[in-house]
Amino acid sequence: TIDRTQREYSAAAKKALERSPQLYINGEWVDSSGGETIDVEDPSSGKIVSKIVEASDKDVDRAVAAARTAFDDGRWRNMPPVARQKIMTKLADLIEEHADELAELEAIDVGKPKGMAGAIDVPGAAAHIRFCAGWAGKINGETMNPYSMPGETMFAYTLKEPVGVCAQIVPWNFPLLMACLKIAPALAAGCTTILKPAEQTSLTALRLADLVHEAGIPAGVVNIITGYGHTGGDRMVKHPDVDKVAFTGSTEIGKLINRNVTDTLKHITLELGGKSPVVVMPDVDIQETAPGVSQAIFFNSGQVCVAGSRLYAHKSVFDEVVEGMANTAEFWAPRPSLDPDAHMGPLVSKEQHERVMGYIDAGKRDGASVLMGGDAPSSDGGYYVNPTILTDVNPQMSVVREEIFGPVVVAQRFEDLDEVVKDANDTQYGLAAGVWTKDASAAHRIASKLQAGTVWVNCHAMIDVAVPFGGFKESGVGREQGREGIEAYLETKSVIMKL
Ligand code: TXE
Repeated sequence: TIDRTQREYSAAAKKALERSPQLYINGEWVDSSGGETIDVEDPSSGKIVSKIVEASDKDVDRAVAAARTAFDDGRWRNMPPVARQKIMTKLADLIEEHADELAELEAIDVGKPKGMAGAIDVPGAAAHIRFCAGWAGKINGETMNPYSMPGETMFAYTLKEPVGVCAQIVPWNFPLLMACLKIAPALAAGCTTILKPAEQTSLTALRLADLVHEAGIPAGVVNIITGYGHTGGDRMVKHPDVDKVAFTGSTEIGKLINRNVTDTLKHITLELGGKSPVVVMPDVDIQETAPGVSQAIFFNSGQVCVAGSRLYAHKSVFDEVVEGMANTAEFWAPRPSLDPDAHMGPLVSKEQHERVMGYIDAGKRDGASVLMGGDAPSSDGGYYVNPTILTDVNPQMSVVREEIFGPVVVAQRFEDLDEVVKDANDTQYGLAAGVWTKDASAAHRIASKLQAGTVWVNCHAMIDVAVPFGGFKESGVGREQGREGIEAYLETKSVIMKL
């Protein structure tokens, strides 16, 4: 049974929840032209705690116009990089100064434990801004030696220019972190942006707008609008004055967005779903591996694009690994997000709760055995699911093939390395994968064979702003983070000159 005796919201959180629903456009807080709103729910209790704007077409057009003007008049792109870097660094400092409030808002809005938001989401958000601030002064073209023309009469070089106005759309699992991951490289490159957080979780993006303002980012450079995807988000994606779309979310909507940009041929990066395999070799230390592979799936209630949701353990260690995972049940038992002892909170919404429970039921119907969990704890509100391990599964089952996006892992035995690599790659997705072993050469061999944008060895979900991140196959297009993440916001212009 879930004990919902939550701590009171802090005064700072209450203030954020009580503000009147507005949009941040052209450096100002403005009312929506349509006056429609969306309820904000605390998934730990299921109670409505605030309201946000549902942006209308007119609101989107206004935000795009502001971003267009701010890009075209050069108020940001032509600012000396040292000045842009200073402003971005100030923004990172402000995020850190407001860390406690931001972590609490994230906990209230997403249902993730406040301690986790404070340890991961907020510092991660600041790190993205700070890392990219450093790039502002390090964006350079190259010079070339012409290949088929005489070098002494011809001179060629490239200029790296900002791609322009960006429409950036993010999901609900890491709202502040994703918002900063998106705006940071755009700002470093000299772009302007319209950011839309997910309709379920907009509170921290709205607080971020206050900090963007306080940091001194000029009007129109960052615009933050709230609303639904199929209305406001769709309008942003199709808008002729938008030059680039950056999206993180479901593969289904990613494909739709990819189709929707074709008429205007925008630059696009997509970070989509996954069904990431985790391979456990026979030589592992169970004491380290069992908690590690548990964290790989149960962290953030499994609502992680890289969640290690398909476990393949060698038959010689399978029983020990799953038993070790089952021993973590108490640690991961869901609790309200403001409970200081929480390691796992509820799911984000009723819709996700139904979806995840639907998958668990389908797995049971298909013949899977429940080794742990497989149900929802009793609670008089909130969207809790117990951490779940399913065994006796086969590759045809929906629980093995589809992204569940909840705390549910399917555990399978393997005997042979080639066979497990084949099974691990037998998916439409290719976002991430994990290998647990003490054998370094086996780790490298498997890493080279797995079809995934990121492969972790003896760890999972270690995502760092300096390291490129993105998907193979239907998990995405392009890369974010690292140098490649900056490149995704740049156009290359070649200049060829006859001397
Ligand atoms: O995602 P959507 P949903 C997966 C996960 C989850 C499922 C459904 O499996 O169970 O998706 O989640 C905006 N044009 N992931 O429905 O719809 C929307 O407003 C423009 C994996 O919440 O993809 C939100 O801001 N924008 C994923 C964002 O897209 C549109 C994280 C994501 O919502 C739009 C989240 C449209 N037509 C869910 N429709 C990951 N890879 O981490 C929606 N949006």
